[in-house]
Amino acid sequence: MLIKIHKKSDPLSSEITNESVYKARRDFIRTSSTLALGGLTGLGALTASLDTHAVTSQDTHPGKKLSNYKEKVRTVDEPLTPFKDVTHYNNFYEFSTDKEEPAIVARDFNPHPWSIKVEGEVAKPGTYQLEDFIKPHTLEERIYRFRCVEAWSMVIPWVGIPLASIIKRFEPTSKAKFVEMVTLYDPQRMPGQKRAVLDWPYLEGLRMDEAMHPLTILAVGLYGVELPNQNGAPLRLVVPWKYGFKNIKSIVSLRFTEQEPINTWQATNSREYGFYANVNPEVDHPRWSQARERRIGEFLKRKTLKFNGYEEEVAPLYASMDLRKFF
Ligand SMILES: Nc1nc2c(c(=O)[nH]1)N[C@H]1C(S)=C(S)[C@@H](COP(=O)(O)O)O[C@H]1N2
Ligand SMILES: [Mo]
Repeated sequence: MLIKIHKKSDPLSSEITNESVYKARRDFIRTSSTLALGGLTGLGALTASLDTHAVTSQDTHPGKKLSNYKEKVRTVDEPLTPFKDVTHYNNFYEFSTDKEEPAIVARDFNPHPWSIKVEGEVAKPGTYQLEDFIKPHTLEERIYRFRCVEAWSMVIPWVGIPLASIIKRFEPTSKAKFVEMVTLYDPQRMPGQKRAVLDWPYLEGLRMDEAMHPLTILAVGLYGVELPNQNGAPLRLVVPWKYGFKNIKSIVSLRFTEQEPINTWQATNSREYGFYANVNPEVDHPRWSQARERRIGEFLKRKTLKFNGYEEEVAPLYASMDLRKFF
């Protein structure tokens, strides 16, 4: 399978444009604030709305800067979705079913200390502190398209670790056919869990070959900082060819199983959501079309890409399956 590696010395055309447009805007703001000297009352707001790529956002805990990660191990030739949108348009029902509220409700959630349980069909089960879980690995930046089943999408620069290299450490047995992941259950800290909107705790799973695929990562950050709480701090799954709901947040356990797990959305409504959830423009959701999507920040809808644009790399995983049946 082919992983396209872009070197740092080899920036993408879209990024060059972004960078120069961004700089031009900064210069414009600097010039106009020098000239206007308080004459423009709305300047603060203007600066905030143009300054979307800066991570120094004042209205969210801008997590600690991550260092020593390999940049752009994997990327796409499309502009990044601004940090502000990535962190203020969320689905995280443990905090709120609203898109803007997770950033506010999760503000004081403290994801440290954090431990992760590894159990089931593995030679080396155990409970690990987050730091020990991560320590043996090198962090990598992966810029991926992200496509929610609700038909909106983003481009997000994650920082994480290939799930395959984590899994290998625990030595799954020959009976391990799937890996199941679970989100923290703590209604005091995750107030959305006080309401029965979903069957808590949130659970997701992957077939072993999907989990071991080189595109699959566990993310610990985005835009070069630790994951904001609303994006699934301190550890969340990213599987870029699947619908967003597979990308489970705030993970506390990995369980290796022989049986296919029943993921939360499938348990909630098996007529509308399945286990595989591969992005597919040809299979509509029973209540809406999946043929097009709204890229956050864009006006016109764009075509949905099969496997979210990762067909070349992941289609072989499903060669023997009827993709209309296994949604
Ligand atoms: N634990 C948990 N994980 C979750 C969700 C959730 O509500 N709870 N929402 C899912 C859905 S539907 C989407 S689209 C993505 C959203 O991730 P983002 O807010 O970081 O963009 O997280 C997924 N992971
Ligand atoms: Mo979603």
